[in-house]
Amino acid sequence: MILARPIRLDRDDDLEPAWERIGLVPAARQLLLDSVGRAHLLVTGLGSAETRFLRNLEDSRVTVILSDAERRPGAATVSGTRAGLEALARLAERQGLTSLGRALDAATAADVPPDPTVLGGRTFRWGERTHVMGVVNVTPDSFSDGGRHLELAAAVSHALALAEAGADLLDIGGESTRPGSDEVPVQVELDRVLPVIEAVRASSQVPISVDTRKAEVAREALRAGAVLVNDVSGLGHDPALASAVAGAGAALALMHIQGTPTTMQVDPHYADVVAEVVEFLARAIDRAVAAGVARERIWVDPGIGFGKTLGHNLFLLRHLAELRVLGAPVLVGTSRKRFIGALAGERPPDRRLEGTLGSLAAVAVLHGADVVRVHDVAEARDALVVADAIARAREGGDLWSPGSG
Ligand code: HH2
Repeated sequence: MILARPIRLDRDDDLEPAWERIGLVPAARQLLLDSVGRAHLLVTGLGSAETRFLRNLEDSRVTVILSDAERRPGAATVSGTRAGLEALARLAERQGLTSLGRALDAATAADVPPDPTVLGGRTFRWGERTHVMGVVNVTPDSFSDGGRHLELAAAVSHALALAEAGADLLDIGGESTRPGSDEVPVQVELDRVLPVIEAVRASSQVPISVDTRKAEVAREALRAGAVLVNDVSGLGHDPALASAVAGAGAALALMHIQGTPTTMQVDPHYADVVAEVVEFLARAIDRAVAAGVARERIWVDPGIGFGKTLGHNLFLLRHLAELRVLGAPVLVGTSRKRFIGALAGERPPDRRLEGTLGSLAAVAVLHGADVVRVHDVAEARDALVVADAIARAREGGDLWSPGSG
């Protein structure tokens, strides 16, 4: 698969204020964004036709550095202005290299937020702030809160407390997928999640997601009032899941996993973790769309801790914004995970809150995630409101104010 990833992308919301600062009118600013703003892309998966095309390119707006043909064939970095990269994409398409054209377009548009998602009557506008998905584990064995919300009343009151604390949506799950866990039978999962979904639906407007890998559970949960299915197997577990989602017109979060929960942490290995995660998710999106799920209702998630070492998790978080080439809202779950415990002195799950908040702030400032999946909603909201405000700060004094003349 040809994949172009933005290694660096001049952001419009960094450049534009500076042009405002020096008094340029909006039309001039727009022109400059195309002709001065630059992107550096890493392109992989090139065949011989694309490599030849890039080698022969003559355009002063674009710089191509081809990989070592012996040691690392089929890769390049491509740097240039937005207008130059757009022209390159059109030229590639005219020469029949449509995959390359599409990959370049996706990478240069990676800073454009996806279209809003309407879920259960609420509109999620991406790019404005980081949204919070609260975790409700109706399980005896989840890694951080197993057994605490297994009873119906405890699960419902926990869910409502998370909604009250400001969760934008709730993710209700009846099967732990922690490392080493085994699959739970469909009926057990149904018995755990359905009554909770029904009770939460009856007393709150908060949109509900169901965390399941199984079509049967998804179908019943959607019937009971869930509006999103969160599949940690990225459609790898149950081939019928996508059509269950499509049939209900629901949304679908696709997560990357290497292996299965039972074995995933035995020996995770990647040649290029970001490329492999993006390619897995791109294929999962294609399968979901082929089964009838609306493309604009699909979210993606790199699956932190799901078949990854500490180093893989950190690299993925650092490079999370590259998942934006998929054109879908990005969901990420770091909450209380083992990599946080490992970094903060081998802490157990119930002492990983501060480390979790550190990860959320980092992700927000790196413009990495649209939604974070967390156990501690109130604390996450506080951390994110600060991190989001810093990431979007625009008040540099009178000369930086729009329309200051
Ligand atoms: N992590 C867990 C479960 N579901 N879904 C998405 N989309 N992303 C994640 O990172 C993710 C997820 C694991 O956390 P938790 O639900 O607390 O644990 P357990 O699987 O043990 O129930």
